[in-house]
This record gives sequence, structure tokens and C-alpha cells, in this order.
Amino acid sequence: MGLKFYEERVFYEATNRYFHFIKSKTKDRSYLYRMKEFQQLTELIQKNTTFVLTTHVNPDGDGIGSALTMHRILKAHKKQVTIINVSETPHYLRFLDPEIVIEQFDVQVHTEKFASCDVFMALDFNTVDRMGKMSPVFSSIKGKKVCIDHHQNPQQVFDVYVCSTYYCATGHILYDYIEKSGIVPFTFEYGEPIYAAVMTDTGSFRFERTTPEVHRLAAACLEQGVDPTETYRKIYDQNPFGKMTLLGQALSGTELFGENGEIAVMTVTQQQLAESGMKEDDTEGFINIAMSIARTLICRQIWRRRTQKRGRYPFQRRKYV
Ligand SMILES: [Mn+2]
Repeated sequence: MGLKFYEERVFYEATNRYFHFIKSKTKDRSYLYRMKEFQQLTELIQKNTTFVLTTHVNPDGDGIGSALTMHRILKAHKKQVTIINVSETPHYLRFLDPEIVIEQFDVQVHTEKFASCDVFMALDFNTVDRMGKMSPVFSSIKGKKVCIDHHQNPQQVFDVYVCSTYYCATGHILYDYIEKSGIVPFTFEYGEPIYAAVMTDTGSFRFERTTPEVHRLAAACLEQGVDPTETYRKIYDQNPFGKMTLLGQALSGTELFGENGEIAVMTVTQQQLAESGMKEDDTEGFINIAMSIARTLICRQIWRRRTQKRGRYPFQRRKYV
């Protein structure tokens, strides 16, 4: 009984946070003119030579796509630029980086690069802890620190912010920047990573920030030769069979709470993970499938771990939708 009560309590917390998020989002009118930030960014690019870019731990399509887009903008301006990520590029996003310009963080090799670069850019995250085990190098950076991101409440540790929750993805910010600043002509080499960034962060053009402007962005990418069918297939149709059997188990164990079943609870056990041969990261997207249950507004995915010592079931927050 204790377990049930705890589950319900955390789900009501999740509900409150969700409505707070929606309320705060509608107040954001700061997107109307981003030109000041875009001019700052252009000046930084023009006046400096060495750049280090990074995205968050466990990068998604937006993180990888944005980093590659900025890398290509800087290369077009003959800058020295390195992308250093803490996690390796997920296999389904490697087609975006055919020349393998993204490097994975190595303390020995990269510490000096962070310390000595003219400009450091954080793409698709806004707090230092999202750099995972790479976080300690942040304080060694002597150059300008730039945050380019679309999440709420950026940490006050950067020198320049190109941030607004108006945008559906960091790739959307970069598209707007290219369009408004004319820093580079918009071609396929920017269109492909930007399309992947926006497609993944909007849940394939269906989440709330999918505006007419976002569809015009998609149209511009297609005009440059991006193939929507192929891009989707490369990113999403890559599931190992074990992931599908795990999804089946997670769905058959899903429970509904609330008066009309507005809250869905999906549980994945460590035993199920082990049996399917999958890792926690492989459950990415499960929550969206639970959200497709009619009338469900909130879903939370729970990890149930049985600790050897006490035989308890601690919970870990996974994701709010
Ligand atoms: Mn993003």
C-alpha cells in the first residue's frame, strides 16, 4: 500500500509542474526580436579564431544537429572549431556527421582546448551540470562563454545568451539566426542537421511549439534537398528487436490513475531490461507511446530497482511530459 501512495504523490507533483510550465511559457514575449543577440553572435564569430562547441550529456537530434550546424557555419568562416561532447554520438544520428568531426571528451586531450579557446559555445543546454563528467573544465574556460538554447531559466554563468523558449529547438534558433543575419547562405549542409534537430525536438512536428514558422523552416530544408522520408527512417526506424519486446512489457504493465485515467504510469524493471538486453537509454520514446492513450495528459516513467541490501524500491525521475 505504501508503494501505491508514493506513486500517486509523485504523479500529482508531476501534474503541478506541467501546468506551471504551460503557464510560464505563454508569458514569454521576448522572442519578438532576437536581433541584438544575433548581432552579438556575429561579432563573436568575426572577431575570434578558435571555438569549442559542446552539447549535453546523452545528446539527442537537436544537440547533435545544432552542434554540427554551428560547426559548419564557423568552418565556412575559416575558423578553427572543435566539437567536444561528453557522450558518444548515438548510432542513429551518425549519418549527420559523415566526416566524424565530433570528438568524445578525453581529459588528457581536451582539457587544454577548453582552457585556451577564444569562444566556448553550449548548444541545447543551459546549466553546467548537463556537461556531465566534463563539467569541471567549464571553470577553466578563459574565453567568452556563449549559451544557445531554448530551455527555461538559463544558469547565470555565461557571457552571452542566445536563448528563448519561443523556439521549438536549438536548431530552430540557428535557422532563424542564419535567415536573419545572413551569416551563411542556407544550403543542404545546414538544412539536414537543422531538419533533424527540429523534427526530433517537436516529436515529428506535433508538439506545442510547432508553429507555422516551424513548418516554413521544414519547407526551406526540403527545398535544399532534405528527404523527409529518409531522414525519419534513419533516425526512428532503427529499433533492435529487444527494444520492441521491452516496450510490449512496459505497455502491458502500464496503469492509469486519476478520475478519468489522465495519468499513466509506466514501469520498467531492471529485470526486464536485463532480459531484453537493453539499456536505460533504449527506453527513450516509450513515454510518448503511453501518452497516446486516449485522455491521458500526464505520463511518468518509473525505474523500479530492487536494492540488494534493504529490498526496497527507490524511484528515479525520468521525464515529465
Ligand atoms: Mn533541444
